[in-house]
Amino acid sequence: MTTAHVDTFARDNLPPADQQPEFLFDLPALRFPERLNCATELLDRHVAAGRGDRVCIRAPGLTWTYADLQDKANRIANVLVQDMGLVPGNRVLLRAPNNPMLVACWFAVMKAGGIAVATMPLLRAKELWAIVEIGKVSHALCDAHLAEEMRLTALENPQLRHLRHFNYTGPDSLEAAMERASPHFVNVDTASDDTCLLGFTSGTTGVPKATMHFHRDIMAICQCWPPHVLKPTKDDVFIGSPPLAFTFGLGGLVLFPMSVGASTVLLEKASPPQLLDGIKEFHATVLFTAPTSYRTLAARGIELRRTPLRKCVSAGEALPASTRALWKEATGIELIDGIGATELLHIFISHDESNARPGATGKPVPGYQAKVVDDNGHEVPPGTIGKLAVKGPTGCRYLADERQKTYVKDGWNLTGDAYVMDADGYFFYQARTDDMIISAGYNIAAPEVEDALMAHPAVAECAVIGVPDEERGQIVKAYVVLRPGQEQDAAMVKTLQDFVKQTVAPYKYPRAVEFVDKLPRTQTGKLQRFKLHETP
Ligand code: 3UK
Repeated sequence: MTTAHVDTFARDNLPPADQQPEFLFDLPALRFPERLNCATELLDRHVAAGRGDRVCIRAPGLTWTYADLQDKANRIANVLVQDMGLVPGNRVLLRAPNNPMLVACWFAVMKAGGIAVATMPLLRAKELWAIVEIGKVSHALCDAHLAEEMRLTALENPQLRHLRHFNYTGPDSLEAAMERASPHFVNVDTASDDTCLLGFTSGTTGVPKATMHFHRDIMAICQCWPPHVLKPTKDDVFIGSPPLAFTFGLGGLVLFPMSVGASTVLLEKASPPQLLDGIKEFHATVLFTAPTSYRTLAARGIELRRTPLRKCVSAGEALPASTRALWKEATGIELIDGIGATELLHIFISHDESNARPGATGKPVPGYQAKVVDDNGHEVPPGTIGKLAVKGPTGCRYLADERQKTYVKDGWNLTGDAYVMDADGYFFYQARTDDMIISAGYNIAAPEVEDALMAHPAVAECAVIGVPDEERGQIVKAYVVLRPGQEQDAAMVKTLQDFVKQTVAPYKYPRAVEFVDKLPRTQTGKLQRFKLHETP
């Protein structure tokens, strides 16, 4: 297909064809035209169809309709092209907490045929530098409240030439330039396979990798999981915690609501109490957050029952069966679990409320196929643990990275997760393949032991790893954060060990228990078990 990109960096750095996954477009909704710009589909289409007055984004003290968002995005697109010299294919770094201007900037980049590189607000100059370097980023739009690390990055990496700040009122602000710009913009006629997004992996270990996604990938994820699993309506009000730089957040809080003409609530800070306040204030109906957040929020079940909240989505980490039960009991709502990955853009195995099974992630989302394979890539029988392999309309394309060969084999995406499929075709998460503990010949999945421990009322959070042991090869070690007021003593260790032995096979109990004040987590909330291996 003829690219609209003048700057062909992305296309030049796609993985070679024989290293790419196989893409599936079997569903009729996935037969995309050659020319496709996702901003036209997700934003302009609503205005053109007379829905411009519907609310699109809400945030504390602010409401934007679809027409308002279009006006802002068009103006920013004009600023990018006319004032900042953007040509199609250039990479634009975006840096802000979840707020409306970040969304306007994201759509402006799509409209102008650029490539959005959204970054986590907490990143420091060193990490931003690496992103600018890997993505050869020339432009940046940054929230003024996060200017300092951006300034240091631009100073150290001169290829980042064009920088504007928003959410402040200075004469050189993005807003001032928007005032002068036209509210009309003709979207660049991008090819459906032009890259529009570089998603940097949150990765629990190692050097950052950029995953490349096309305009059609953005639309593909809107056609698969939402209509078949979430089933939102135009009257839903979405809310949640994941940053928009994390594709879980981008999909759940921007793309999916807009794909059905619904509205979204953006919170710059979304800890459990702030989420609760947001749900109450904005009458949110659909919630996206991580398992730990659901565990904490469950304590506020009585208040949540008085809100119109009706659908709750958990992803990013395994959802313990105990958390599903706790949430159901507290709120009456059955959680929707789903496994997604930056490489695949969004969720590919999931279930709706009526097909939820405790401990299971679900079945392949329509549009995707999944299987469990052995080390040679051969499918294993039901009930056997192996590696998860997936394919669908989206898949892994690392920008110029050797690790492409590890993630994609024979056209299948290997996510790095150990899974078991049962006879009914349900997929059960076991562990990251690196987090399988082998003790005295037994296979023990760290999350299973964590789940057992978490069911104890004294436990707030925990993490389980295998530590070297002369006799057994490895033993199970648990790092436990106790709830306030609980004693960190030998009696508690014994209590927890006995408790685990009663719920799972006794050989899985943690032979070592250490109490800690908090657990190491990534900015997307994922447990960093490898950091626990590093503690002496
Ligand atoms: C793990 C899960 C068990 C799993 C993501 C939804 O998490 C997302 O992307 P990342 O690239 O991480 C991918 C890895 O995270 N994981 C995610 N969800 C689950 N494990 N149950 C789950 N429900 O190890 C996977 O390989 O950060 C999630 C949507 C978009 C995303 N990018």
